[in-house]
Amino acid sequence: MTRRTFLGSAMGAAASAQPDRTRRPNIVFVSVDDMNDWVGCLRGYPGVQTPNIDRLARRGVLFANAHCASPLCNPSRTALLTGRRPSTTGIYNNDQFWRPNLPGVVTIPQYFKQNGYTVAGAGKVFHHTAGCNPPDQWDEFQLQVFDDPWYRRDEWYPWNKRIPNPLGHPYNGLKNFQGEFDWGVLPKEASEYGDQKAVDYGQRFLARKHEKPFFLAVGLWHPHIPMFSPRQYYDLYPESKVKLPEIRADDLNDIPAVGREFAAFRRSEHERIVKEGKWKDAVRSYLAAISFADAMVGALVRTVEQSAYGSNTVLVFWSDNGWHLGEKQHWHKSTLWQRSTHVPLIISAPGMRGAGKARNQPVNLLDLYPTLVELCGLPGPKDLDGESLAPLLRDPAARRNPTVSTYLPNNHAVRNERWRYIRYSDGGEELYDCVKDPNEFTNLAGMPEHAGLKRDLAQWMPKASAASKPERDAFDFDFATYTFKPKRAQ
Ligand SMILES: [Ca+2]
Repeated sequence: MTRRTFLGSAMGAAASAQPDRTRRPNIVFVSVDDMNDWVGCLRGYPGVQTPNIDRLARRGVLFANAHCASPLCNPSRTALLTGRRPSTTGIYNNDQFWRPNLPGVVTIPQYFKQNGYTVAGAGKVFHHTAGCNPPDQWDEFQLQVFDDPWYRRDEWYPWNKRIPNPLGHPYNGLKNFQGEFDWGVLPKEASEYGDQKAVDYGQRFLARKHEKPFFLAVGLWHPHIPMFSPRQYYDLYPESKVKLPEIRADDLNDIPAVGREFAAFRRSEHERIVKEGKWKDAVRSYLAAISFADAMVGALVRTVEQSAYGSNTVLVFWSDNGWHLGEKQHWHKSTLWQRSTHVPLIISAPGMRGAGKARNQPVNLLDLYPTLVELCGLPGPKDLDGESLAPLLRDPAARRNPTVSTYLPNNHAVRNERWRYIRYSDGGEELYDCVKDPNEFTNLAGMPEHAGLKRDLAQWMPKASAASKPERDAFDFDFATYTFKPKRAQ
């Protein structure tokens, strides 16, 4: 097996004469949460301002047809970080701990740690509730700092000091509303926001001298709800210019029962926004939160470039899932449509060819684990579900198979370069021509001429789905010792 890294291969024999350790690239792994394709370089919303992400896309490779393994935080992040799809692990929702359910699974940070890397992180990398981010994953880690400590349940965020809500709740003025579906400009400086503290950590880490190669993960919360951002990001989007997403009143009529059920999840929030005249305000807040995230991504990228590690660092930028803003009468994610599964994904690696040229082949966040292993020249774990993106980084025309997103057991969406085929657990189907019908208004699954196409796409769906693993209430979890004891069956 070759021990040369992707960088080593690209640079040729002179570089390969150096000892392995000095050639292994560092990784800076930057994530955002619930950022859909409303990013300049993905053209999801004309007028969105994401100059830093767009610049990274020009410097690196934008995967313009990238999808999450699952359209929800915990299953998406667990799949990405373990390299295994939900139908393999049985981790399908936000109420499952991966650790006690997947003994022996080696995650990306663990794998790099085992292979001579310093692994460090800050913010939301694994899912953010207690029990999802075991400290043994990291050499050092700075926990998530919330902008809304007044909402956070103590048992889920024991490191977080709850304070009385100083602003009134909800801050956005929705009537009689409780929960995290909130937005606005907090009375504090940009530097005081929680995500900025994660970026600060990353910048301090990059200013230090590191003897070993490193894997640094900085996980931003924005644009996830509550969408709180500094005033200057709201000022980018005057409310009179904010456009609502394109919708059709009859859009749900041709969707089968399970799809309608997914769309109906937290429907009351959509209804309330519409009824109280807050739709534009909420869309504007999402745009502001995207631009705030973009500024923080830019600050971190510039620090990498100006650091001692700039020429030997792989930069990866990703979002865990997309986000609806009223399309199909839905807010949030947790659906198998383009709004929920399509995510920004950019890789900038030293020595790669074809930088600045977007790839339109279907790819998945699951593909990151084998990609990073290959780019760093590490011996690859053999039992990962994803496929390395390194061939696509080398060759913009490389062929790719269709890719799959899964939500809860036995519900899958397959994407190729043109089509999305969804099949739900009860056999209900949807088929969209994503080129002619990017909003996925017209379900073509019932048309006889598409039977062969559906058969071809269906073959990429997992043949079996693992049963859903026990949820958090099946364990006594102790945060101090980070141990999980299965509760006895009653
Ligand atoms: Ca998310």
